[in-house]
Amino acid sequence: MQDIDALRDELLAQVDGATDEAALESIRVAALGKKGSISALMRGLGKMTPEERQTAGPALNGLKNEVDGAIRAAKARLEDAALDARLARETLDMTLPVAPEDRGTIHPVSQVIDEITEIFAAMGFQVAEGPDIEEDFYNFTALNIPPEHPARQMHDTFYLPERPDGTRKVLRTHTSPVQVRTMLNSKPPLRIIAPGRTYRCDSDQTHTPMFHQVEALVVDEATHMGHLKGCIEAFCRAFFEVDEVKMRFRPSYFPFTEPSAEVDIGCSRKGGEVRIGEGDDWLEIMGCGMVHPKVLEHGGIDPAKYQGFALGMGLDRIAMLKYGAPDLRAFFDSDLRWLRHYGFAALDLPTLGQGISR
Ligand code: 2U9
Repeated sequence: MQDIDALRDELLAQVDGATDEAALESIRVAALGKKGSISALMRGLGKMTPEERQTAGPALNGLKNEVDGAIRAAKARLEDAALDARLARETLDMTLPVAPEDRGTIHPVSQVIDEITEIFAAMGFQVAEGPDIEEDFYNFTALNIPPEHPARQMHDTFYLPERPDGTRKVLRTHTSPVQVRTMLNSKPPLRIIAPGRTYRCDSDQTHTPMFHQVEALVVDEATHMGHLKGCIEAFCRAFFEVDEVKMRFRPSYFPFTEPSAEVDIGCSRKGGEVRIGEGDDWLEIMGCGMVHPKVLEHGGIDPAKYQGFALGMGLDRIAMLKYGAPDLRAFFDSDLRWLRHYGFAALDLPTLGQGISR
């Protein structure tokens, strides 16, 4: 019993003094392992008389449990202390400002979307959104582009794998499906713009497989081409920040509008720099037209009662033009140095009152 008391004091003192888990493990092996001191005493029980065993057995078991418990408790204490130290070390002050060297800016395409939104909002338009991965029906069929229509080839579509029923989703080739969804979900009069990402399998100096568009749609009872013309003129003046713009409408063809036109605005190209609102040159900026009666029907709107106009514009080229960025592909490089040069301050939202750009 003397031995047991001394061994207990010694082992508990060792456990108390251990400063890491490795030290505790050594103590455990030296006491409770196969060749450990407590295990050796346990083996000695066999050689004792039954009377001796009756007192030594429970005493040894008690020692074993006490030392084992002390080691476990010490281990838990060390783990808690390690976690506390780590939590203290890894504390984050969420109120600190973002490190300036990592600060991004508003991309010119986002800036142009904000500007266009502001201009159209002032004319009573709402912004509508829809999915990038679209049903074939909303992207094509509802827009008067049935299966086998040659316009499907012109769209260089990215198709998703065919489903068991033979249909496949597409990456939207224009934002027009957003307007189809809006027509089906709400009642005229409608005034919406749909800005966003669009996709076509095309990649060269002037095309990227993902690009940006904005489209506008107006549907009302007596909407006509005069409204379309007035709307485009007001947009161009506000967007290019000029008092007067020369415009010309060239006849064109889109399956979803009839009649259709492409819009050029007057510009000069002196010294390679395009200036809007002066000179005798022309710059194509958008396509437009009166919504085809079949498209209104697909959108659940009675073409005998309602007419509509629509327009569509590529945003990447317009952003390059307005902000003098020479290389389209740099738009999609995520290069912070480029962004710092061409980007906009995050809190400088474009407003008609304070100037649409900067
Ligand atoms: C509905 C009805 C009609 C959208 C339109 C255009 C003309 C057009 C091009 C401009 C440059 C696409 O990015 S681009 O290549 N778009 O010329 N888009 S009318 O007409 C619609 C849309 C939706 C329901």
